[in-house]
Amino acid sequence: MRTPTPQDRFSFGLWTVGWTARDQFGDATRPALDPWEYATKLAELGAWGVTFHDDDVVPFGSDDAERDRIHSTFKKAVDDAGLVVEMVTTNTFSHPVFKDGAFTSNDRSVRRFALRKILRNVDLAAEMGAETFVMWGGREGSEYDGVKDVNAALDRYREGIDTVAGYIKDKGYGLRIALEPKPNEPRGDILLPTVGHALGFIAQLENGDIVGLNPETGHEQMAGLNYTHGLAQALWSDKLFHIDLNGQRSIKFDQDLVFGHGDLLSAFFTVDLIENGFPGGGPTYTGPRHFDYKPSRTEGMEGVWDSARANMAMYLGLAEKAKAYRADPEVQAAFEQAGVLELSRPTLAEGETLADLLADRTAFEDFDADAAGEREYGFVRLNQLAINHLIG
Ligand code: 3MF
Ligand code: MG
Ligand code: MG
Ligand code: MG
Repeated sequence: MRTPTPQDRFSFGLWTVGWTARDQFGDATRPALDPWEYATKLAELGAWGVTFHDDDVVPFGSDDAERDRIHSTFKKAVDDAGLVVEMVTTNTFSHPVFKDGAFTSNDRSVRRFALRKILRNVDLAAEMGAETFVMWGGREGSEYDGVKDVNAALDRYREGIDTVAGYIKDKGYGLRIALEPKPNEPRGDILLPTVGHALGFIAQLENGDIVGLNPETGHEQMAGLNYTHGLAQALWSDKLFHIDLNGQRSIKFDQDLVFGHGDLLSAFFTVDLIENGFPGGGPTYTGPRHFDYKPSRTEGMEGVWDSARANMAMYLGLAEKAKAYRADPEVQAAFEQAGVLELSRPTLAEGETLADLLADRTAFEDFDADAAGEREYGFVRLNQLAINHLIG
């Protein structure tokens, strides 16, 4: 397996390798390094970019002088390591002030504070040269249905996102917002729980042209959904701005495993879509290959770097297999039998009117539905060919 290079455009959140493994039930099992130490090490491993929450780099509540000092040290280390800061995001979930949310907190003063915290982080993102500003509304939600007026909450959510997007436009920043859906955890229910909900929300925005999605593998899978299909619909909608790759084993707490360590077959098709696009052509994803995972609590620092490497190795390995899968003549023939490419052909012929369709006896009156019902699609064979490439 070749080693990753910056051309692969792999990036990591600082909070991933930087997680000290404190969880709901236990204390940290690893030390915290300085933010720039993680960046330097990630570059050594072959990563191209880093991403961070404001509070991953500068402790919440630091004064402006301290904030500036830490940012310069961090930016210098990132530049020296040859890394890019491709995305910046805001922590609106850790501090107790956000316990009932940020943009959708019932407390208006909290909503105003959240807006200010996010707006100044937009300035920072632009300064750092980021292209994407991710917004995961981790505390936007509730445990109890009676405590949240969801109609008002969605109004406030829209007000917040539109205000931030409008600010980005006014300032002329080269930034796009990517909303990150998640069904639950830490709240019992989180607003914009899935890719589909978030797409519906974006359609209601005034500045929705610069708002898209950052879907995470595990988040869709926590809702029992197909991550690759989620990416596909986001692409189809021209809204796939960024991705969070990781692993999840079925519907349970947010595991944040290494990419491919959850549903491996699903990971294969995710990489196939990202690398090779839709079989029949169409929009493609050209953004970063960003990992949002957590090195398991059992791991020390050696395990942290091993797991970071594992994400990239998994992706590269799957990319190689997905290329071979698409190039395989047997797969091409199976695509043919399965009608995979036939689906790209419009149902009405070019120039055909509805009247033409209604007059076409072969489409209905003379159509042999029983014969068509006997078509052998060969989907199982095609899937086995994919699996042979995966395990071969
Ligand atoms: C939580 C997440 C978040 C977001 C991050 C980016 C802490 O499950 O996935 O990671 O990805 O806040 O905005
Ligand atoms: Mg997550
Ligand atoms: Mg997760
Ligand atoms: Mg994430």
